[in-house]
Amino acid sequence: MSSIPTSLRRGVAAVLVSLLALVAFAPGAGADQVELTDPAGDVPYQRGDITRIKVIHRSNNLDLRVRTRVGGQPVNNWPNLQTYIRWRIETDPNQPGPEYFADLRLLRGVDTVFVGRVRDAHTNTLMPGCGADQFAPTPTALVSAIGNEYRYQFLRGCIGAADPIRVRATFRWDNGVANVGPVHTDYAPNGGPTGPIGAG
Ligand SMILES: [Ca+2]
Ligand SMILES: [Ca+2]
Repeated sequence: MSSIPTSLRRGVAAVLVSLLALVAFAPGAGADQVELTDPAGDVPYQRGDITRIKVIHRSNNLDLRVRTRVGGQPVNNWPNLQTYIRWRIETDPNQPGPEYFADLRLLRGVDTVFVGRVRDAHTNTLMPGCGADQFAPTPTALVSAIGNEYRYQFLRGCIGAADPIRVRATFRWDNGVANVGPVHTDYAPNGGPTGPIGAG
């Protein structure tokens, strides 16, 4: 760049610094949406293999989405009740580990149904008014399985209206007889929870 005037070089450098700043801050604090890929093939079961997660932290609700390598309706394709998607939600930056779990799982009653449930991770109790059933959406909560995307949306009050949050999706696939056959859990992100995701 020796033939380029100094003022132009400075200008180029300033633009580069600005672009780097944008890249550095885009997924961090203040963002209301994070979308990340997860490797295909890091667990052996394709239906339990997360390939993408998306978190939309809106001012009124939290929308959690998992995509897997191969989809299918949980009622027909998940092998047992110990196979489930669990979002680990960290709301307290001063305490390691999750404060809440958001679970997408099968519930066996008269029929077997696909449901979403939010649970206090410390007391292991369900958060009231936060559950959703696949075919009975309410104005405040929904859970769905469409193609290879599994989605659970609920009010922010279910997690204490925390802002920001950090999350990590897990897909626990318990093959064969529950708690007997091989179990594989796919984590996304692999290395730990996301960075802080502020409410939009
Ligand atoms: Ca994966
Ligand atoms: Ca993974």
